[in-house]
Amino acid sequence: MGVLPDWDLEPMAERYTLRLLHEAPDENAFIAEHGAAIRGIVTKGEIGASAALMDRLPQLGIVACYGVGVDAIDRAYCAKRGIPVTNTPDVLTEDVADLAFGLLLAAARRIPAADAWVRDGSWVREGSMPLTTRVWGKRMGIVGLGRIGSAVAKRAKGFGMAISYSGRSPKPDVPYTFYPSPAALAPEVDILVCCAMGGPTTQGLIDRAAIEALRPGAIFVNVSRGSVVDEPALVEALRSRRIAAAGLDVFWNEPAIDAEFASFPHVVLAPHAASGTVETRRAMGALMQENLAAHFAGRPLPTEIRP
Ligand code: 8YV
Repeated sequence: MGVLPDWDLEPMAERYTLRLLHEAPDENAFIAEHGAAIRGIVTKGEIGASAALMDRLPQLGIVACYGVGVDAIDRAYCAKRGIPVTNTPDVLTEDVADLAFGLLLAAARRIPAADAWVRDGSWVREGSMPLTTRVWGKRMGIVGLGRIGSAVAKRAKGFGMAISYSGRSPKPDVPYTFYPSPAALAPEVDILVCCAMGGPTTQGLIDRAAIEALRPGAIFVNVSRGSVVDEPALVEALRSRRIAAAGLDVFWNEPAIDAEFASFPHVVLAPHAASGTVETRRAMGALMQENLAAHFAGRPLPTEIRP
């Protein structure tokens, strides 16, 4: 798949004149050629839109993000120029929460290793595989109890877990225990799941103190943004085996992630794919296109993010 699936690109190509920056060999030359005519940017969580780029697009009227996280878009710049930014909330929530649980189960129960144990004949040669770690009934801490964090909590209830969370402030009407920071939350849980939004306000929020406060044998899962975590501290905790397992969908340097992650048998990796089901990607594309259509028709935008 390119930057967007064909089921989005094809209808968009009928309505708009598309210029595909990610396919251009030279960004500078591309902007010099097309910049003056560009009226909208379609981007996604992992790519974004910088002030330097947008500064060269005098007619820019909208930035439509194919994804919920808009941390890679310079929203302060957009606000200054009055350019609306839209995203695709809600439609991906349940799939991202599913993958958080998938990664948790895969990492704790060593599902990839179990699969290999059967396929490579270890079962026949050596018998049972090494024992793994229970998930059911453990204490789960969620960093960021927004839409996705709440959907993770819903699943955790089904797994008989005691749930607590950290965030900017306690949420009203939430029965879970609140801690003011990941470092305060970490020592109280067996499983820490990062669901906080990315961006400057959460950069390094799960800091070295939080990673070091995790209990020996804890499990860490991240389905939000790599930037939220002190990644070298996480790698150290995994290297020393103080953390029993991790399930990671997001990293500092995507897609060329720290190679050490791939050397850890107790870590399950995914390529920033938590929203990656056909159903959700179709819904994300449809919502992104509705925002574009509304903008160009002068209608209110369905999911504009307020500056
Ligand atoms: C990506 C995401 O945008 O929604 C987000 O914030 O990170 C993802 O859904 C998705 O991979 C589309 O590229």
